[in-house]
Amino acid sequence: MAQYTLYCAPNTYAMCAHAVLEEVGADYTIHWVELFTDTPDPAFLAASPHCRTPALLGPDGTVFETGAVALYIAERHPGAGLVIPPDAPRRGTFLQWIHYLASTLQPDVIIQYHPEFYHSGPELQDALKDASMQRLSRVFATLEAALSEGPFFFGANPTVPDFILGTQTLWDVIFPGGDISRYPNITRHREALCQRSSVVNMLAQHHAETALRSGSNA
Ligand SMILES: N[C@@H](CCC(=O)N[C@@H](CS)C(=O)NCC(=O)O)C(=O)O
Repeated sequence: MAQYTLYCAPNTYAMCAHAVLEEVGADYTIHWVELFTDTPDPAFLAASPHCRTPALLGPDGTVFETGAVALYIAERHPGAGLVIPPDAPRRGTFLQWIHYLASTLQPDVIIQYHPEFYHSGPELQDALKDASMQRLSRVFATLEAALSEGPFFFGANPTVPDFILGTQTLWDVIFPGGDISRYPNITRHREALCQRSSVVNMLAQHHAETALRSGSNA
């Protein structure tokens, strides 16, 4: 049995944990699941109380939430260099970006995809998305400034928050006008992350699973 099982749906937040597993060279298996179903996979439900991906089954039990899963894996594989250690001067900034991406960026990203979680009427949903996009534009301005030296948060090598950000910026619809190019540093960040073999391998698996689900071989 592999050391880790990642409960995963294609092209979701699970891409972050999946890329981190690849990056650290972990022994893992992917357990593909269905979302938004009345009959969730029991093992997935046991690992993720809201049936959201990602969730991880590791040697110590289960972990859910993107940031927690990514940090947990990264800390168990320190040789991969994805963690700013507790005694390092930049530790506070490292924790800051992990939590900012989870609690400031993510809620507005989810509204762009699922305004129906919050309002049933199409007009209110559109208004909510517009207001949320205003908030996103301020978040992206903050991230653009944070990545000014780049390409990653802490220079030439990626750490955990880079995977949390870079697997969300794959979704063009989260940017004002659907256009990431308004943000050159975020664009450079996405390009740098997508050149890593970990992300290439992860994306290939997600594309294959998407094709399988749509009945295509493309
Ligand atoms: N805060 C959670 C959010 C995860 C999340 O919302 N994942 C989506 C896929 S991108 C999901 O599983 N949605 C199913 C649902 O909301 O029922 C995390 O970062 O892990």
